[in-house]
Amino acid sequence: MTAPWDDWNHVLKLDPDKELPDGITYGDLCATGTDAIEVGGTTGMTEENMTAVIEACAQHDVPLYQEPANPGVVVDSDALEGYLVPTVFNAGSPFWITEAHKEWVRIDDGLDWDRTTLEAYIVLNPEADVAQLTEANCDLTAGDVEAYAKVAERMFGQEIVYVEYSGTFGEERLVSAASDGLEESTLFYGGGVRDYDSAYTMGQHADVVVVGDLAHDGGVEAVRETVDGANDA
Ligand code: 1GP
Repeated sequence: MTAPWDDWNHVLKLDPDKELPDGITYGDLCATGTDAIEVGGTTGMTEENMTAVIEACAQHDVPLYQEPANPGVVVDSDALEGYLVPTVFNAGSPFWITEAHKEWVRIDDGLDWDRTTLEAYIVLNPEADVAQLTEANCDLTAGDVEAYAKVAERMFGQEIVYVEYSGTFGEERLVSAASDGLEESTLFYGGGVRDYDSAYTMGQHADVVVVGDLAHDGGVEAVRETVDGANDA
């Protein structure tokens, strides 16, 4: 069975808690050639700010996914292709591995299983909000990262493994280790991708390069360059 992300090279992640640069619209960002938009962030998420970004992007022709940070911000919208839900494999707190998910399933009796897919995160930048919030153990060797990737794919059946360096450009050898651990699953990489070269570099190891902050503090042209880098890798 094929999944949409089998064909992706690039994802743009829009954070509803952050502004867009002056003069840039959600439409401009949707038209950069990215393969999909993920709407999500770690802090400051509300159903209202999530909905506003989803509605702004829904008018444009790009697959749209929500990445809900917690069960309280899940948006029920036909504009969404689906939900990409983080589970943090190296979290220190079990809340971010299965408990948040249990709460979502408990309170939402209409959960749309066919449109819901987990992302098995391996969080590696200890300074990032996501690392602090989830109390992630970021002190991992290449062997650890490769093993986590195998655990995600082979033991937990995860379709997507996500090496997350949010806010900083990661260590290539650790992204490569994650790739070595996978046979079928799609490897996402995110963190500090800000130009053609950084997208190309991580695109050598990961199937999908995720770009976040650049959408909020760069320009449309810079985002477009990262699309080119990911596509050429
Ligand atoms: C964040 O992986 C994404 O969840 C992208 O990271 O914001 O550093 O581009 P950046």
